[in-house]
Amino acid sequence: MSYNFMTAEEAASLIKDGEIIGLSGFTPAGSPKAVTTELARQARQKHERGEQFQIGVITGASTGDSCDGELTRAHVIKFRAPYTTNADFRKAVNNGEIKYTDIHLSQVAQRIRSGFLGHINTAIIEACEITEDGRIFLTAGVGISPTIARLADKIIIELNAAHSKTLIGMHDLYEMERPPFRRPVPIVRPSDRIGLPYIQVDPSKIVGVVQTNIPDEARGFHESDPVTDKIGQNVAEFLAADMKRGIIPSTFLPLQSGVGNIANAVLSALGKDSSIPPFEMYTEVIQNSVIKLIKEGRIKFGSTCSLSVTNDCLDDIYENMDFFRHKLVLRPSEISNSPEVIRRLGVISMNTAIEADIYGNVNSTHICGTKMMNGIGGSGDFTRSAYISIFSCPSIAKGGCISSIVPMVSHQDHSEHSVNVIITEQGVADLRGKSPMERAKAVIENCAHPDYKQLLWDYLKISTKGQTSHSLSAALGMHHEFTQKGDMRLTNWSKFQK
Ligand code: 0RQ
Repeated sequence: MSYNFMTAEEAASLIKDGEIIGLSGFTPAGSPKAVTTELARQARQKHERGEQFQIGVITGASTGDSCDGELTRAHVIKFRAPYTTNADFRKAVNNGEIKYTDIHLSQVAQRIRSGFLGHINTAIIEACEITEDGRIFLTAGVGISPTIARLADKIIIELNAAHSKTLIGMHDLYEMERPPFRRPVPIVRPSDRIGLPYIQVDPSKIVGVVQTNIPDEARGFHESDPVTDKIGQNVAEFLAADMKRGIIPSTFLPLQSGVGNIANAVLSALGKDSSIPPFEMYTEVIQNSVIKLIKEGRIKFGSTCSLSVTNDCLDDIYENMDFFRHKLVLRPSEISNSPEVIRRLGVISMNTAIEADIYGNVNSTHICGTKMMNGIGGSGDFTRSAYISIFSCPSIAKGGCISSIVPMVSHQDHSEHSVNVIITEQGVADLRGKSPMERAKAVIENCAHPDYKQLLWDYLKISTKGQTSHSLSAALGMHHEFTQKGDMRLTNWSKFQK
């Protein structure tokens, strides 16, 4: 069949008020860009005419500004799930303008299949190639594409020439069955392939194809600094020591690494540590540091949901595809983040915390308990099922006015039962096998910033003794003090004891 090639304007006009749209891509690689920008423009016009126009948006993870940013600023989004990094979206969510559901990324496709999130009317999918018989070849991120392509009533393709067709063959697309009697996901090595390199759809569902040439909207990175370098070094030394002790086999175990500057610094440090052998990644995002380490032979293979790299790095991959083809695989988020596979492979998870408490509970998503940052992403998928789960963060934020180590987290995403190790630039708290009081001592002694150590020791002194000692009136006292005076160091525990 021959497709209906159309402009982004024509394609956007096919989306009606009240629809739920599903988007391809992941952080923000492979997300649609042209139709969403146009949709925002048309929505503004409709709003100016007094017409109602709002939609639900479901994605794999964060998208670029041409999607989350444009749609937010045009007030088009009624609800959205899951993870996003867009500052305007964050503001709208925290102002109560958008209903945001934060979901473990491995669960998004399953929740769509189960009908928890409503029916997907339109899937907008970025592709590097499509065939007449309905094969869609994706670009640099997969996310939930196989599921939304199958379940949506109609599909709009953004055929983006900015992505190289050499990507064809790099994807391994496999969709899970609905329970009961779902078969095991047959991955026993990060490099195993279990599915197809394309999505097969009924071509009559593809209502429009929009040809584009728009690069991915990847975020850049800050240069590493002494704090992120020290965190990276601490993680590398911890893992090398665990290998020496025989806890990690001498062949090493596959690693997962989160997003952001700290994740980049941790991987660079692991790459430099000659006591750690070349290793594999079973992860959801691959950032620039991984590509560099693949080139240097330090990383043997990377299984991921997206190539969340800067555009020059992506071009480098496309230009050297003969080298990278057998070193990378791109999977849907329910497979890249599958707890079943993560547990089987013995993945070591390494994610960044906003704050951790002295007992090992971790907050990945909320500032001072109320304001959403980005979302849980895949950190829960990996942490809960990891062989060793590590959280790292700088010991202080905002010039020292905030301690990342607190008596009680102001919002909890990962519990003490799942978190094995906390690492800051100050040191390492190995929480494995420790009681809550032993954990508190390790976290305060090894991870807290010197400006906050005494304050945290004093908190324990005023706490009611128990398996987990706390003062219920003072547990969030440091956060309270920050919201009142702008500096956690000004906390005075006696105030909370009255
Ligand atoms: O603020 O932007 O104003 O400078 O938070 O912090 O230190 O730059 O760290 O970029 O790595 O992000 C947890 C948000 C860390 C991220 C989080 C402020 C700090 C700064 C950013 P500024 P950094 P990063 C796989 C895994 C959840 C999802 C996840 C994240 C800003 O890693 O979204 O792990 N994780 N996914 O100043 C107030 C504190 C703070 C604080 C930091 N305690 N209080 N502000 N900040 N600590 C990937 C996917 O799932 C797709």
